[in-house]
Amino acid sequence: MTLEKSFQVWKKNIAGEESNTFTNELGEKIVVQICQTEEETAKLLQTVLDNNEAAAKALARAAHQDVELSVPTVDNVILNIPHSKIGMWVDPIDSTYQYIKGSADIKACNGIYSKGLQCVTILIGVFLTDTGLPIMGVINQPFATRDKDTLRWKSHLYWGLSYMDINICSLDVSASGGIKDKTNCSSENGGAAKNSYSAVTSSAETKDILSSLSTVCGDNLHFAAGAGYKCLCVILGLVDFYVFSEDTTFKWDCCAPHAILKSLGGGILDLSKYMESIRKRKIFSERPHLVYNVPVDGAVGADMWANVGGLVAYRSDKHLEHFMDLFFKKLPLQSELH
Ligand code: 2IP
Ligand code: CA
Ligand code: CA
Repeated sequence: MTLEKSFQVWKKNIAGEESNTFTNELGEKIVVQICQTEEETAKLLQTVLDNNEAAAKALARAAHQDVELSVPTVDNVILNIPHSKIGMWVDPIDSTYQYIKGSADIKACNGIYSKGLQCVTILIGVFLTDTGLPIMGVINQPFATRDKDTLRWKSHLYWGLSYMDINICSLDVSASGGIKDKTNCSSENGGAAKNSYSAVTSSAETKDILSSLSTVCGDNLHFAAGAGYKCLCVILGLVDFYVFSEDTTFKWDCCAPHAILKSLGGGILDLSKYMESIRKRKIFSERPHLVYNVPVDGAVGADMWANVGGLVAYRSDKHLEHFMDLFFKKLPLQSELH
């Protein structure tokens, strides 16, 4: 809603996961929106917040806040894209389950949180409506670090822009392709074939895929909640890949991280199309990147925007093919297929 207010021209091209229509106990429909004044917004919010005046006022204050939009690296970049060619996918909260549980005491393993508030992200992705490719992404991790003394959380914000020959992002990338420590992670991205690969996946991943991933990655296979957070682990170089074969991630989960990964030289591909190409020994003229402008044929509701066939997110183009070949070969049943 705040986005719609700031970018009026894009209004009809902004879509996302959550709905702003609520039904109260009396069966009345309430459409939550940003009103003309902070007071009006607070009053409206109070009706869907069990009359909690303090919470409604705090939320309205945040929604009406004037946000400083200046980012020096981006301020000098001029993009000439007609507004009608721009679409936006928003997930106001990803890893909802972790947000509701609110665990603050989970310990990270190799910098990766398997669950907890750190897995919550806010995802805003911009794509071109004609090609469907992502061009801009912002990820906010509201509960990134916690001050030991005050117990207050600090957020981390990541962004990336990838359009034509412009590729810039908020991460400090060293000449070798590794990310310099802005985020406390190390990464090594040198040669074409590495001795070992690391990956993150969902605990909902299927047995066969898990079996192959653990053969290829060994102890470097990690599990983490949140599609956005898993992508962030790839962006930060905490793992090389995020592999997921199920249809339960959506356009609003991937558009923002995809743009950031593209700006780093990586991307998010359609896993089933990639596997098909390996199976048929077909060489792609272009990698099968996820696109954000085409609904799934015959699907209704949220399923229209599912990433059917799964995904593989990567940060380094160099290692992708070698890793995917290994992953394919180690899949159970592959020997029977040939
Ligand atoms: C969910 C959330 C889940 C994820 C699922 C997403 O979005 O990111 O954590 O499952 O794919 O659709 P998993 O954690 O198993 O990867 P939301 O929290 O917005 O519903
Ligand atoms: Ca989501
Ligand atoms: Ca969500």
